[in-house]
Amino acid sequence: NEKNAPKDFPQLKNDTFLRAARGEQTQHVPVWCMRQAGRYLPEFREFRAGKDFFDTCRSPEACCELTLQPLRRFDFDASIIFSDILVVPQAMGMEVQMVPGKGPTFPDPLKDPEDLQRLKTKVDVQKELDYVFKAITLTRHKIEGKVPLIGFTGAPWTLMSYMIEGSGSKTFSKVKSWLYRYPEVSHMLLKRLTDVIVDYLLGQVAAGAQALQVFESHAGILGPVEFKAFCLPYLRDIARRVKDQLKETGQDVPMIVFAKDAHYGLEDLSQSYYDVVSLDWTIDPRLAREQTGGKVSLQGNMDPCALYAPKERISEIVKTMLEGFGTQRYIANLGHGMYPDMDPESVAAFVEAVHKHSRQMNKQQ
Ligand code: 1CP
Repeated sequence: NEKNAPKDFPQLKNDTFLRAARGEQTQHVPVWCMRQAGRYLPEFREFRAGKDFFDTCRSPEACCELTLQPLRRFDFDASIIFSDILVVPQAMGMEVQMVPGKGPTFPDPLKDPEDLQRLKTKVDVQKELDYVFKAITLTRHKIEGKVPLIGFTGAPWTLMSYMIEGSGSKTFSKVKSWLYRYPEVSHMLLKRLTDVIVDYLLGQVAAGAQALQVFESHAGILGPVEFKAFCLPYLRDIARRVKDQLKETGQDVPMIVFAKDAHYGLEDLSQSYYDVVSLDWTIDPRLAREQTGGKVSLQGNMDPCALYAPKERISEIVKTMLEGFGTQRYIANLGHGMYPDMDPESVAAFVEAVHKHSRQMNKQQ
């Protein structure tokens, strides 16, 4: 079976991120940034110039290069494969375009329950998303063991919201109306997305991903009741099924869940088979520790806009954040992705501050 054949990857030199994810002791707090590959980097803008976004996603060489770019500049403890969450709806048969200035756009979104018939009934994930698996394998080689490589997916609810809204939205009233008008069809769609996502994540691990993050970026547009009905069961199902399958071959790959703005869901998320719960910036670190009861590692959650502050201020903000979370079972990150107008120098200051303050705090203990 070619899929599971050993690929002779270079040996990992920095396992701090994986140790923190598994709840093992670390000398310093590991750090990476969501959207660390992005338009705030001049080399990213130059490389992407004139190329279609999803063409770039389909080129393993391009994805590898864009994944490596931030690692050449910053002392990050992890990397995340360059791709997008919307490759999954594409694999299910939907068309998605990246419209410059507008973001991802579905020319023909799902409008009625009958539109589910437009989706492929059987999705051959190995074939449809082979280009992502190739990108991961290539990047694992080219990264030379510097840091671990994270694979990722969008979560079912977030993907469903794009498939029905057709793009980002202020109110999400179209997709939310499905939950209230067609709850059963909504569950059918979420279940089908879940099945594809499980195969997709397992394929990413087989290709070389050393950790997995599940992005439920639109969790916060639901209240706690709808979250429990339409997000949580699928998030749990994904982690349980992926973990169970990996266990059969003696593998254990840390899994991270990022349910943005789902503050009411922290306790449930900490009991959902994930190793790490990633937090947006609206959550108090100490409260998050209380609600997750030390059962999981935490990741996050500096306000991305704090990167607009002067360097000395960034250092202070990081110190306060570390005091809140503590230096163990913790992965420093932003509370959401970077913005294109951010200064790369500020990212360097953020990374340095995490490493410096956490080393000092560990010595004092
Ligand atoms: O042309 C460009 O470069 C466009 C910007 C861009 C980038 C750099 C998009 C369009 N996607 C990406 C890459 C990407 N997307 C990564 C790669 C690696 C990294 O983080 O360094 C990841 C993990 C994603 C995941 C993603 N895509 C999410 C989940 C995370 C989040 O931000 O909440 C979402 C919601 C998307 C959809 C998407 N893709 C791109 C944009 C601008 C958006 C958001 C649109 C919206 O607001 O609805």
